[in-house]
Amino acid sequence: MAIASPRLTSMAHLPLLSPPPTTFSSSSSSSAPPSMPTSMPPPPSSSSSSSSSSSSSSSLVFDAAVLSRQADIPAQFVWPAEEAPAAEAGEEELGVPSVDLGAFLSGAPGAAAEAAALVRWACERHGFFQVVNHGVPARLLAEAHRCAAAFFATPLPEKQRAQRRPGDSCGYASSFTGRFSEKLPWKETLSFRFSPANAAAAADDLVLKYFLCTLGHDYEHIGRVYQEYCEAMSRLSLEIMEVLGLSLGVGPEHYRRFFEGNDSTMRLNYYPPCQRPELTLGTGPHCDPTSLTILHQDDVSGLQVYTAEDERWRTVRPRADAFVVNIGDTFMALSNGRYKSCLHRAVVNREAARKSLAFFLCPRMDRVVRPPPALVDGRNPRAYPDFTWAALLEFTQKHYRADMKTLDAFSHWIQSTNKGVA
Ligand SMILES: O=C(O)CCC(=O)C(=O)O
Repeated sequence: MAIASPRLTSMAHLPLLSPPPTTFSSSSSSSAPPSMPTSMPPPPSSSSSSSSSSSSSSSLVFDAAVLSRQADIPAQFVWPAEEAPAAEAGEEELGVPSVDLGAFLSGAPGAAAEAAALVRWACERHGFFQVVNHGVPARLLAEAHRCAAAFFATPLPEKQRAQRRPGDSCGYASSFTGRFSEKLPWKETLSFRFSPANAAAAADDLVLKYFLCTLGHDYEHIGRVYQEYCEAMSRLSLEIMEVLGLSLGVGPEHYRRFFEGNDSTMRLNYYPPCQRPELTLGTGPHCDPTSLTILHQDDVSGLQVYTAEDERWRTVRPRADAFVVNIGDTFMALSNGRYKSCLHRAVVNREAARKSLAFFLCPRMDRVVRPPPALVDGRNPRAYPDFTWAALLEFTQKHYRADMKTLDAFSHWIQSTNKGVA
């Protein structure tokens, strides 16, 4: 997610990818370092050392319409051979069970046991499963994708009205504006915070207010759509928590209650086509430091998951009627290491733009992350110390690029810095 000290590069050395904008500053991005999982990443402020005042004609400016047709892709987007997607990567599909949430919620005989068994199977292996019959209206999903497409199709100056600022986790970011690193991901994102209304009075309509305050009244419709979408995702994540709790033998309420006042992030990902998709990545390999990710892909493939046993990348094919769910590091800690948070990435392709909608469930910042006592015993001692989500977030933003060892590195860090929970 974050790296200790992102390499800073003078803007003057970065090539122009398209003619410099004349009407806006393109250099004030606080985009995350390239391999940040896009979960919540305000980058270290040092990575955004340029300010809008340093905008110049030598700024790196992305224009998807130009870049997506260009055969000669700029060096910053070329990944080292060992990380670039091999031609055969993703040819095989990942085995992701489909959990029938409707049947589970209806209390149909056997449905809870079946859902719990499928989830346990997936989470002990790679942490990815799908939910179907989830109750999120198809109309809402279609509108959420339509609004994302409309937002990313607007001219760059318009999108940059929502530019993510240094230290913020919300806003518009493209790897292409104001990045000072190599291995840039081939994408644009828009992120905003969500917390359910009953978590804090001030959280009422947080998403709608974000759009109105940042982009103005023309964005009221899109704000309402994502407000409704995030409410649906928060509800869905609590239902999934019931299944996860059952699957771990701690009952349906334990994790549901833990996340009732969640403080989550929604991210819209847009990956333009790329003429050399074998050289670059839409989202670099990462594990999510958050608790649970609920992803909806449009009809273009791109999500790949790394299976460590055979060292392969496997595709999770898009399914219009399903959400892809994956375990993040925080839930791995809540399960005392039983469930896996797994490396994944997004590849791009030559022909079609791709979109995905990612909801990152996170606990309240001050919640103590600790597994239930039933998951700890002599044979299963505590895998990680107590911590708050705020501390893990700080670690992955400022000190460490999220990978398969994040929790181990974080455990050492909190012990050595006294950032743990007393
Ligand atoms: O777009 C995708 O399929 C994956 C996105 C992702 O991993 C992320 O946003 O963290």
